[in-house]
Amino acid sequence: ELAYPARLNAATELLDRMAEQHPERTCLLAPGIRWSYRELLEKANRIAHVLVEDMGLVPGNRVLLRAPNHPMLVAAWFAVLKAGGIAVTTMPLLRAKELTEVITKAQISHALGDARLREELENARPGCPSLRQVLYWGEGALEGRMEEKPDEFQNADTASDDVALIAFTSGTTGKPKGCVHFHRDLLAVCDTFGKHILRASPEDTFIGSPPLAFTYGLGGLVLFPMRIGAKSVLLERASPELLLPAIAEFRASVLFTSPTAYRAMTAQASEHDLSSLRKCVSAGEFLPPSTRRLWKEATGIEMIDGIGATEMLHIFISHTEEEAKPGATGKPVPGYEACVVDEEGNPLPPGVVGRLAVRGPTGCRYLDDPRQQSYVQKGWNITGDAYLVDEEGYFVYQARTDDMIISAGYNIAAPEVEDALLLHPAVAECAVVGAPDPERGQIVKAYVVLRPGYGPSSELVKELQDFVKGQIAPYKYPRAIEFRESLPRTQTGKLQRYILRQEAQQ
Ligand code: 3SK
Repeated sequence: ELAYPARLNAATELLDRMAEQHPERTCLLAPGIRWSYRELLEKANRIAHVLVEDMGLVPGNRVLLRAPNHPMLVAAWFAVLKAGGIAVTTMPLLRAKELTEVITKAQISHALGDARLREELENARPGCPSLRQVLYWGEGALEGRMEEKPDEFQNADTASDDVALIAFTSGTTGKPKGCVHFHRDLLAVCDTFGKHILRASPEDTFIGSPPLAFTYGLGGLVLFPMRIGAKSVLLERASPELLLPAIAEFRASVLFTSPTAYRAMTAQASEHDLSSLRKCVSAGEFLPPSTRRLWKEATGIEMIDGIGATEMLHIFISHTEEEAKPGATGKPVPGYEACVVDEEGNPLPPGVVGRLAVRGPTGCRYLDDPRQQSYVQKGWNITGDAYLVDEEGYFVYQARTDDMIISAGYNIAAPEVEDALLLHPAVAECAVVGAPDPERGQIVKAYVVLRPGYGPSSELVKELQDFVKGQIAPYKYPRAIEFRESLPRTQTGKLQRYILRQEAQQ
């Protein structure tokens, strides 16, 4: 049972308290940077003064934060919470048009950002009348103000259910939604997934690829380590090729990244010293059993898989290393409830595919969005994923509800076909969708990115089709295969199957 006091500022709990207990302990690392908990606290305090005294922030104001993963972004994020503001962190690559949508939707009044990302925000400003104050770091503007300010700050006396952040979904369906989270939610994810599933220690060094604008990254690289006084490595660029040497360099022990990145890293894992690694978390997308197996063969580590959502802030179904069951996502994280329901919201028996519904301490509240009514029913968040619960109570992913293909009366889950294709040595990445077909209603169509050394050919199409027929029920094989240089993904790395589905309609 989670119980938090009625008055609570998450920054006090995660930063001030840790800095008081362990001031000189390392908190954040980045190439050429090592900040202790005290140093991070002092920087956050100075920025909070700048926000309040120079930029006129009052509690409840919404503050846009724009930067790649970096200790300064964390300092600015805590400063906003300390001052009673609401943090809206955006993906670094957002363009002016997308920024305008976020700023307008969230009625953002202030912005702090890395000067290297100035251009798009300045391009957006004329269309954003709510945005009154903007200050950048990296060229001295914010740093100059910080120098004039004291390194102590009296945190705003916020309620535990005051809004602390608004996170925008990544747009796998093309229309991002703003998800509202309270101060207490930021502790609740640590005291559920962090405490019961991850079980990291203060000695751990966290590392990973997700941007802090994606709540998967915020939890994995800031909230979880700081809740227990551990340290975290922040990398501005964390592609698989860069992540591997960084794990070795920083002797990282807890890794947060995506199934696609794990898969890409397996091929080169033996070239790096990964002996410091002890916990590897995979989320953001379905984890193919083949990727779990390859990673275990390469590192000896059983991955912790999980499904999370921006709506729920972090992971709500998962498993410990000891309880891993390949192909299954796991069971509800202690503190959350999950079930599989039919179209009317009635619970379905084990083995029957339906819609995943979840409820728990951290969700689900959309910012001014009519979709609240369809995505949240009787307090349950309907996630848009098709799942079944097996006889042992494990939740087994089938597809996004939109990704179930019905072909000649058969229900075919796109990820199952993708997993079969990924076992073929020629396949680097793939995405499977339903394409319209006059006879079958839909056929299974695969978009395939080939590994270096392989080229598209009709022989390879046939070989891949036969290969899939040898892995899973033959009626599931991709009747159409198209080779691509890359697949459309959101900035959080999630496959945008809806784009391929639209293309397959043509
Ligand atoms: O959206 C997701 O997939 C996710 C996964 C883990 C934690 C948080 C999120 C938003």
